[in-house]
Amino acid sequence: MKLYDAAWAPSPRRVRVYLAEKGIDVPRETVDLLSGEHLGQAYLAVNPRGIVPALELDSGEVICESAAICRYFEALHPDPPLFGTTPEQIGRIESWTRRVENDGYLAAVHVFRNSVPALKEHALAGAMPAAPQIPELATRGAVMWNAFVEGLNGWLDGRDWIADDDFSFADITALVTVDFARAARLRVPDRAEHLQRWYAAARARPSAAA
Ligand SMILES: N[C@@H](CCC(=O)N[C@@H](CS)C(=O)NCC(=O)O)C(=O)O
Repeated sequence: MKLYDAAWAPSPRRVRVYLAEKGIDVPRETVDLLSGEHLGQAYLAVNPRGIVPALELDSGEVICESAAICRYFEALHPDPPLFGTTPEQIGRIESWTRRVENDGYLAAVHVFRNSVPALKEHALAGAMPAAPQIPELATRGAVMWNAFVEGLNGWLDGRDWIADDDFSFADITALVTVDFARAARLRVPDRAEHLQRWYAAARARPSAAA
């Protein structure tokens, strides 16, 4: 088994944080996004979409998508559970994970990919066709981000973690999102006190260093 990983990028980090929480050790190979290794023949043979992470099983099958890779490991190693065990927990964690992905992570992606000068002609990730940036998408991403931050801040009033009493995959997704958003110059403002408190607690976990 081998996990194709990359430094800094949020989706591979989501898997690393998850694995650290679970105490699972997986052989890794780092793909250098800066030099374009993810678009070279060797990696495209692993994942023709040219994005990371990807998990190659011993059978040769490749599982892509960070959440799907974590689900795979959750099925192999259910304890400690990060996707919930009761139907209600599973539903809540899934619901919040999707909400964080769609309202927060996507907002940061819109801003990042449509404003960072190095991506001027590469607003789409991986092996997607070259596409120029659309500044209006960055503007809309910032609007989405502010609404996301405000909504999550209100939700966390009186709560330790996002979806459940215990830390879950929804918290991992949000932690990675908030950190990635900084690269797009999107922040959690000081006045978002509940979100700031949650962030400090999530960041203090050893897994956050993964
Ligand atoms: N939905 C995918 C997203 C994967 C993705 O977009 N990966 C980025 C890094 S976070 C990538 O490989 N980017 C390559 C590029 O920028 O060309 C997942 O969760 O695994």
